[in-house]
Amino acid sequence: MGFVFLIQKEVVDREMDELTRQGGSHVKKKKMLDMVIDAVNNFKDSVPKMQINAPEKQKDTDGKRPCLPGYYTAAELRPYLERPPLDPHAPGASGKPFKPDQLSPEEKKEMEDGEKKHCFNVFASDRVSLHRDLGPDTRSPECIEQKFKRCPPLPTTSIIIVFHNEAWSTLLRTVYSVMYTSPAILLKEILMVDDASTDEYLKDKLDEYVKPFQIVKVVRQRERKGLIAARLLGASVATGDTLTFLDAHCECFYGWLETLLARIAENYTAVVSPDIVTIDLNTFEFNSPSPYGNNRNRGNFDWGLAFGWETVPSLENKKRKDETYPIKTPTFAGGLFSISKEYFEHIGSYDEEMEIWGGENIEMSFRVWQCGGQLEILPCSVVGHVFRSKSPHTFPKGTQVIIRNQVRLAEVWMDGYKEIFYRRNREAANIVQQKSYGDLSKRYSLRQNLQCKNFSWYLNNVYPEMYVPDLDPLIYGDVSFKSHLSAFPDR
Ligand SMILES: [Mn+2]
Repeated sequence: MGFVFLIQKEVVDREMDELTRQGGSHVKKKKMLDMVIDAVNNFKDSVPKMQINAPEKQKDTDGKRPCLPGYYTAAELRPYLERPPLDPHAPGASGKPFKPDQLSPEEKKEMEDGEKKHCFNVFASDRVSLHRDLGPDTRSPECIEQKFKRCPPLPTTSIIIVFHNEAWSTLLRTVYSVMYTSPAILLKEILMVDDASTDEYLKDKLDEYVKPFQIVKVVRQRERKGLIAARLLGASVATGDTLTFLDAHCECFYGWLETLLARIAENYTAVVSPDIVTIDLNTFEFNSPSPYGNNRNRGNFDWGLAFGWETVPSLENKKRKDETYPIKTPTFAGGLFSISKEYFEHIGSYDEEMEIWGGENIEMSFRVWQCGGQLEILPCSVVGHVFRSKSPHTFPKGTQVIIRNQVRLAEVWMDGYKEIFYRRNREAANIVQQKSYGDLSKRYSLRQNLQCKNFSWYLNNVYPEMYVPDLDPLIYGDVSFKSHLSAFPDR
């Protein structure tokens, strides 16, 4: 082969020299060149093959990334950024609580103002390093020792963090925490989606601050549309194989990302959440996981369609060999999870006519289960979240948008069981009567196209422990007038 090449090169070079000397036109050049190549090809065919060519590199026909056998090494899963050396005595170091001794009147004022604006102790957060570590890895031994197969390769991910007037320190600590804990080979990008924040520091100052990190992009939603629309915007620009949604006040623990992505590599229809631990809203103490892994929680719902937590039934827990096995969960909190990007689109992403916030997590839970997917919690993946006792956010159209969202999900996914919800929520019943829940045709056809199972299948197979009241009661009424929806706790 080398021999043939040499001749070809020589002939072409000589011809080109001649052409250049003659100053021939482009057309002439091309003609000459074609003739030369033809001649060389003829000559090549007449030469008997005396050598065996190197095998041609085979292209993957199925479009999948190639992979080596065995397991990823620690070096291969190195995080995107190395944590800088830290002062072990700094406030909040190693996830410890921040407890100031004595506050001056100015500091007291700062603390109260921050508390009012964000519903957590921003004063403390601002004094804890953006780079702090979270202490030793206290997960169960099987989590720490867990290895990840190279084949099929772990999918890449786009982290999507939606924020609206978030405190600077909690937001940036979330972003740094992702960079310090996520394997570089898996972290495609961090998309910070701004849901029309009005605070000045979240505008140009934020853009300038994240500029040195090429992996971080700020995406702006100019008009306040809420969490659901902002996530859809983030997903629409994401380029990773998977999407990982995080709240804007989180800190990630050892191995959190590879654990989630490994499950998706194993099962493309798995929608996976980490074990969400508490970052104390007053002291910013990170509640590290227990190595004994007792009292596992899963998500549930009540007939007012409110999300809640419950202990995993022991029968369900016994099906798991060890802590590396996922926990099947009837519903999820919906703030922190990973999903294949393709599957997210296939399964109907979000109901884009739902507004602002609320109900979208229950909707997605029913939908994923009823349409053939599974919702799981992976206890080896641990992410801390600042749980607040109330929401600091305004609802531009009032809180009835939540009930409207709930009606939309009940109408589409709950069949006759929706009546149980309507009997418990008069406002919802009114929305149904007035048909003011908007157009549902797209969601009905989604259910049709995906040939999703009905709600009674969901209750019998996914959540058999659920108490189901009489579908057609003789009489019904309220025992108390205290509404479940008088407060909207942060999930
Ligand atoms: Mn939150």
